[in-house]
Amino acid sequence: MPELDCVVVGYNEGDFQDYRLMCERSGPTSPEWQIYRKEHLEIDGRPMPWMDVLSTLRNRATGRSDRYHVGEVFNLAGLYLTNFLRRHGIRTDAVSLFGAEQERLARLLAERPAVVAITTTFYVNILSVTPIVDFVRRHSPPRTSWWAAR
Ligand code: B12
Repeated sequence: MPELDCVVVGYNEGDFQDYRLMCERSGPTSPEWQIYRKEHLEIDGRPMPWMDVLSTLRNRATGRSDRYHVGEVFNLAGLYLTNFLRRHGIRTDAVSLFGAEQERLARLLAERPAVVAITTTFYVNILSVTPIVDFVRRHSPPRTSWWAAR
């Protein structure tokens, strides 16, 4: 019998440079480019996401090397769904930030959960989802179901 019924996977920030390339290739009139334009700033000619801009400029002023990251707040859909499922007696655990928690996710998948739920609330393209799906498939026994939903 599996030790865990469900694993909820939160956010995957993906690789910003891959995202930038995809948007640039889509062309200046594409929705991808329009969204990308509002999601970054250039510092010293280098395009970067907002949180990296904040870290870079603040570190410049303080001389420190702090890094602000969205992962400091646990993925809220992961928290909400895990809490909901546990209250209904379903043994559930959550991974908040895919990139930083792959070892833990592999350990949870080794407990043979019947379902893996992948949250997609934040994504505007497929780039961040496919690595999660590939990882889950690689580390899961064949009978695991996985669901991705907003
Ligand atoms: C809070 C928030 C943030 C916080 C996130 C803090 C954190 N670490 O979790 C901050 C400010 C950091 C943030 C950043 C970003 N955000 Co934001 N954010 C939101 C906001 C306001 C609420 C999302 C939330 O957590 N809701 C609470 C949880 C409990 O609800 P939920 O995620 O919807 O999940 C529920 C359901 O969708 C469902 N569900 C979710 N997943 C699954 C999976 C399965 C299998 C099932 C069955 C159900 C299910 O069940 C959950 C419980 O009801 C939304 C706008 C909105 N009002 O929805 C934008 C929003 C999600 N963000 C958005 C974007 C684009 C981003 C960024 C990518 C922006 C950027 N370019 O950097 C980043 C991503 C970074 C990140 N993920 O942390 C967009 C997404 C656009 C889209 N998908 O079309 C939204 C919709 C805002 C918008 N209108 O543009 N964000």
